[in-house]
Amino acid sequence: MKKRLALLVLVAGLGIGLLGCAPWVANMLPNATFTISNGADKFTFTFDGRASSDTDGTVETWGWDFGDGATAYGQLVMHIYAEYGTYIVTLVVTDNEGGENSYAVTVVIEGDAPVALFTATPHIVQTGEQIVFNATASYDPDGEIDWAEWDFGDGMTLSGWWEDVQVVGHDYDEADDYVITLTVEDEGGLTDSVGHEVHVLEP
Ligand SMILES: [Ca+2]
Ligand SMILES: [Ca+2]
Repeated sequence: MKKRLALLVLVAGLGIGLLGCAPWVANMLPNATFTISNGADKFTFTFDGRASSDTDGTVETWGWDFGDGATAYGQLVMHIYAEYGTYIVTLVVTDNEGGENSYAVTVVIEGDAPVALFTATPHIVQTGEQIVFNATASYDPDGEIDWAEWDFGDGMTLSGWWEDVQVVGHDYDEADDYVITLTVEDEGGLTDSVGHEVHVLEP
């Protein structure tokens, strides 16, 4: 009688043990991925996370972090950035078992560089004679120039706020050919340079 009870307990124990660990299979985490397309302008993007998948189930949620403080939910989302910059866009997907995975891509929105232009009048002079350099034709296609530097090619430079250095004068002590370089910079720090040669002769 005692033996039979012991056997019964043993069988019951085995059964519970098998039930406890038998048919459980680990959830495979989903795979997060997305594509990016540019919209109407350089600040507008569409993010498509529909290619995200789950090998043993289904993707249930798509959560987006656009890297500029904004977030959204959905397979296919649109976002408009307010300013130029570098943004890390992260998609977090969850599957039907609550498994989670993420994917991130860096989006860079760069402005247009300004365009440096100037004239040198006259461009053939004698030593000591002033040349007027006029850069008022320079422009920035998507903003404003705010800084400029002149390199007169004789070791002298002049830089300052755009409104102060658009038109400058310079003369040369020694006869030679000089290359004058103008560099302009916009508010975003983008620059452009252009050079012109002048000829300085002995009097
Ligand atoms: Ca899964
Ligand atoms: Ca610009």
